[in-house]
Amino acid sequence: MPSLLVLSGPNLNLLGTREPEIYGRTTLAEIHAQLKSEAKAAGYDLEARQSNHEGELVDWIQATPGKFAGLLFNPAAFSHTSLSLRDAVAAVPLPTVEVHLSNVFAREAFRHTLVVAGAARGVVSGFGAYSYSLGLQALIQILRGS
Ligand code: CA2
Repeated sequence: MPSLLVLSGPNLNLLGTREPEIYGRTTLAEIHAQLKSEAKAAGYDLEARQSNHEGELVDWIQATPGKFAGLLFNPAAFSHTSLSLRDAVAAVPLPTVEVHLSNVFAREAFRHTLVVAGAARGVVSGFGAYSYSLGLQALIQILRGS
């Protein structure tokens, strides 16, 4: 079975434990379990990882070719700043869908700039944990069409 990689950036390990009014009560482990089950139903294996370190995310993205068919990515705060993550996403051939739990465009102005997203096929933002599922559906549709 082809495999998909889900990456989440800094502080998303805190999901479900702090700031539930912004990020909801679902934990990252629960999101990962849900995505694995949705991917399996669509015929894909799914591996999910989280890192607080930009370079580790770059290393993981660089290592995707030959191992993963698609990438679902929440770069978290790096979304707004990281040229190295954008360049890593642009450097690999697999399609990437960027996701955000919150609607970044309804928040502070500094969150309106999405640096990584220009290298992604599209962005889902604002639907809580469901953003990940919507992004996964988009990724699977892209893979079916390519
Ligand atoms: O809405 C999203 O998914 C974000 O990528 C989340 C990032 C934020 O910097 C982006 O602007 C939008 C922050 C992730 C922090 O996650 C926490 C979860 C629980 C408690 C505290 C932080």
